[in-house]
Amino acid sequence: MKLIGSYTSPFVRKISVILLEKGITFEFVNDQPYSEDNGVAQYNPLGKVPALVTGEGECWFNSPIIADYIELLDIAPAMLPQDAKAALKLRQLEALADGIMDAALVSVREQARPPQQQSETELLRQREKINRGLDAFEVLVAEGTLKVSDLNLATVAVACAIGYLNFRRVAPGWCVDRPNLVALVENLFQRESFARTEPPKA
Ligand SMILES: N[C@@H](CCC(=O)N[C@@H](CS)C(=O)NCC(=O)O)C(=O)O
Repeated sequence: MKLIGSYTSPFVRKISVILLEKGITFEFVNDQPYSEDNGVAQYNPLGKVPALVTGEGECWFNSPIIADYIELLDIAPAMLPQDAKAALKLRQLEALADGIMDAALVSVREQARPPQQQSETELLRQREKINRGLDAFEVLVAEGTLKVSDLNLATVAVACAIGYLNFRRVAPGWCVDRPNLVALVENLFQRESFARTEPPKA
């Protein structure tokens, strides 16, 4: 199995963590989707990472689809519950965490533009998405819908989103007033799968 991705992408990290947790052997193909001569489009017409190529030569892209494919292999630990509705609820939380990643990515791209071309309004809009998303997760952990010890698609995704916020210094004060979310991600960051997929220091 080949995972096409970059070491800094939170979406790629989500898939790497899942593969590592399940003990699935894979080759990491490092390709930078934002560099001019990248080859990502041969795996995903949208030119986005991650993409996963199976031993049979099937190609999967978009991280929620890849995560679904990996669950079909039925290798423990399961990242989703058996019950279809409960699984759908967790996948919605994965979508929420992915939305935080999207908003962080837009913020980073916006801040990379020349200062006079940056839009404060756009940055604020994205920051609000991030804050509302994080607030929702804080409540989910506080009320026990997600437990600090949970290892599932939603908790892996939110930890990858927060890992990216930390790495890019987007919303640096995110942990203030979100003690439950801090406990959840600190617990996950101690796992070998997260230690091995930490984004490179700049
Ligand atoms: N919804 C996609 C998002 C993937 C994504 O945005 N990846 C970024 C890297 S973090 C990318 O490849 N961007 C390249 C581009 O937008 O051209 C997923 O979950 O896989």
